[in-house]
Amino acid sequence: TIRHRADLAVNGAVPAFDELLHVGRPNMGDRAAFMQYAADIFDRRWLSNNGPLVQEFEGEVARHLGVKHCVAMCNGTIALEIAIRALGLTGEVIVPSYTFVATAHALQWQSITPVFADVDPATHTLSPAAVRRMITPRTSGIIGVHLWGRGAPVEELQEIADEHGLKLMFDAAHAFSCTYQGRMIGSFGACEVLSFHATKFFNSFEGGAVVTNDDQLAEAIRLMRNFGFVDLDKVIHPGTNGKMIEIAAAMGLVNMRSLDQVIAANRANYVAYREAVRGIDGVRVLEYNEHERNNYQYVVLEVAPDCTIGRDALVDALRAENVMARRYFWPGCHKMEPYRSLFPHAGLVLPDTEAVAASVIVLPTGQTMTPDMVATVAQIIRTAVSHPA
Ligand code: T4K
Repeated sequence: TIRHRADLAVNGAVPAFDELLHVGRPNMGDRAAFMQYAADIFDRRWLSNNGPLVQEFEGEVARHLGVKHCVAMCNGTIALEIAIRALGLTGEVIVPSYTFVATAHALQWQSITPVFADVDPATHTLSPAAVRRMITPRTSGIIGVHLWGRGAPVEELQEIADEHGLKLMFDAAHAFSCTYQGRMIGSFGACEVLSFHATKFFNSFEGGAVVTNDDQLAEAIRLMRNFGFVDLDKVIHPGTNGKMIEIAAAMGLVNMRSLDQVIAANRANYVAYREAVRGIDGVRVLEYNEHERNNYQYVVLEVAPDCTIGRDALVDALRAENVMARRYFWPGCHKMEPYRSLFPHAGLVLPDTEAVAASVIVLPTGQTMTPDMVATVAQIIRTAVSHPA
């Protein structure tokens, strides 16, 4: 039991956990099913380049999301880059600063300026009013991010895009198997981008995809994923290598079978965290909309500015106990290089982004955590808040 100041590892006690509890410990499906796929791949000698498992995986993802096309990729970042290029984005594109840096880098990498707009502090997703303020004659598009699996304000962003003739796409890296207004995320905007990275709710080791209902866009994306080849020796377009490999698709196919079990485990942990920290002054778990499906992969603790303990001191207290809590996505992309100094809007102040980024701690969850372990983590938080250093 961790009740008193002296019970905390940060004050010299033995850590509460023997092993490191990571945020983003992979959720793994059935080992035997994966091994069978691996043996089949070995026998078939078809390892990459639009193999049978990749095609099967694309079909399953598209069906699950109720979207016409899924183009699987080697990772979410390349999928973003290809989607951005296939949509013809140029000049400036409006994105939130409060996101994983890949959203911004995917633009900057192809000489497009990410223009950072503020977020709604209640949801951590783009504020439509803030987006309107950032539009200039050079703006070509908007990338909304469904952060923590919660849908960005799709309709308002679509309205802004239509009004100004902008392309709209979504970074849905966090939002696989989540809904927005009851509809699966995956077919909003011109296209949406998924990540199946090891740390995501659903993984294919590394992987990603662009999903869309637009036939022409899907075709262009398929071409760009494979160097622009349409035939064995016919190239009709510039392209890159964004292909998903067979062994990644195998992992994806296996993990597709345990989606609901992983969501159930994540949800049990999320509810346990939410209830256990209720009543601790100055901290709360960011609540998800109960009317939507979420994958609950991110348990987001918000530490209020007037909490007895600072956010960073609480992270230190947790890490001393081997709870490897994360400060996602501090300090915001606009405070990271090259964005901090490169662009005309350097010196940009995004008050809501900065407040959210300064308050968030992401806590470990997933298959490897149990509600009992969650109770211990919550007890560490309670004790650290009542006995700040
Ligand atoms: N857009 C958004 C909104 C995103 O969040 C991301 C990725 C992307 C786009 C780009 O998609 P990808 O290109 O990645 O497909 C991690 C992930 O690397 C990244 O995929 C993810 N977002 C981001 C939120 O988190 P880091 O720098 O925090 O990773 P790292 O190495 O610290 O891993 C986190 C923890 O997970 C580690 O402490 C240990 C544990 N872990 C990790 C791996 C890889 C394991 O236990 N086993 C593992 O295999 O970025």
